[in-house]
Amino acid sequence: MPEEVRATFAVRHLSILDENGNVDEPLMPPLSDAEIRRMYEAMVLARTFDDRALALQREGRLGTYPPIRGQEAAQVGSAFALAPSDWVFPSFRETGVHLTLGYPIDRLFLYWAGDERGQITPDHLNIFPVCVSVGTHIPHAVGVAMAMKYRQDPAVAVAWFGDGATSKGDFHEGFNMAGVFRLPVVFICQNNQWAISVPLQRQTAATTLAQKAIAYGFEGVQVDGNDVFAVYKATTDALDRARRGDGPTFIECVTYRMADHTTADDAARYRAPEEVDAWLKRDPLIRLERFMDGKGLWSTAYGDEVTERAVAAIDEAIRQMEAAPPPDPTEMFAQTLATPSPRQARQAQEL
Ligand SMILES: Cc1ncc(C[n+]2csc(CCOP(=O)(O)OP(=O)(O)O)c2C)c(N)n1
Ligand SMILES: [Mg+2]
Repeated sequence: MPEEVRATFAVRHLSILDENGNVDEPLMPPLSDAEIRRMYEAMVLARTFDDRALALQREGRLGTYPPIRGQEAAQVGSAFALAPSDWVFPSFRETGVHLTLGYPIDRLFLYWAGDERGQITPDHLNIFPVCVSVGTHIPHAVGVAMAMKYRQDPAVAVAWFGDGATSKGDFHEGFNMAGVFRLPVVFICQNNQWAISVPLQRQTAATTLAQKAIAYGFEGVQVDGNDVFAVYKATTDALDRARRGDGPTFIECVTYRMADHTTADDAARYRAPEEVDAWLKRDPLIRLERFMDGKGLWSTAYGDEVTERAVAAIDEAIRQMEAAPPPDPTEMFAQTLATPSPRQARQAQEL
């Protein structure tokens, strides 16, 4: 019996908006001018938050903070595609997702200042707590997707994580279950080339991260993660597929962490300045500005006005964060279990 080929696979790479601001028209998703402006404004807000958070941390006004500079298109483009009823599972580097979905800015600052009230999600948002433990929210997202399928609810669970998370057992277990049960879940990996000081080539021997989905029986697609339109389109397609009952999708957004891992890290000790410089010209924000400028949707005056509005919103949020009275210690029990355990009830009573 001659050998037969039992499986072959291909991974598509999607890119729509190039570094000069030109788009591949046939691939361009149907977005109105107003929607494109909202995407741009969300990216500016995310970058403004990021810059201010770094400055506040240096002044001792925030705890450790993980910057998102360079990853704004991956975060805003994906979050923009969601319906309000979808379930959001962020990791620790998803400021752009939170801001795009309307998470209160002062609470985001409060969280990074080390106050647990920063994790109290307003009732109208389906956002799970920030997951700092790498990849452990992937099975949680899969569990919620299972519940949605069981209840025949059209909501989709969406989890964001990094390249490093794809080496975790949680990733593989979650992917396996998502594939077996064809669950309505979208996995969004921001492959920012580094997991603290571990470069991608030490993370995996695979050509792409996207191909890992294929081993679990569902589609993996790679996109230019600095291209807000490609990320938006891939996420929209994946959400549609999940809502149709056609199961999960894994989206690998190829991007770059422009700054240090966190304020507790110095990336200059382990990566070459030339590498960082090469990614500078792929800046997701500049690329979108160039596109909008060409379409008559951007001007210096408009850009300045958007930045001024973002700065004003951030200033107000910082004021609110710093004016928050100290928490009542008993409040912490309210955010743990819906029905307190006997021990929790006793501890709350003692307090
Ligand atoms: C379970 C676990 N192990 C180790 C850490 C320490 N840690 C924090 S971030 C990180 C690297 C994560 O890399 P990646 O998944 O690529 O995400 P990125 O930080 O690049 O956004 C590690 C090892 C952790 N938070 N959780
Ligand atoms: Mg990473």
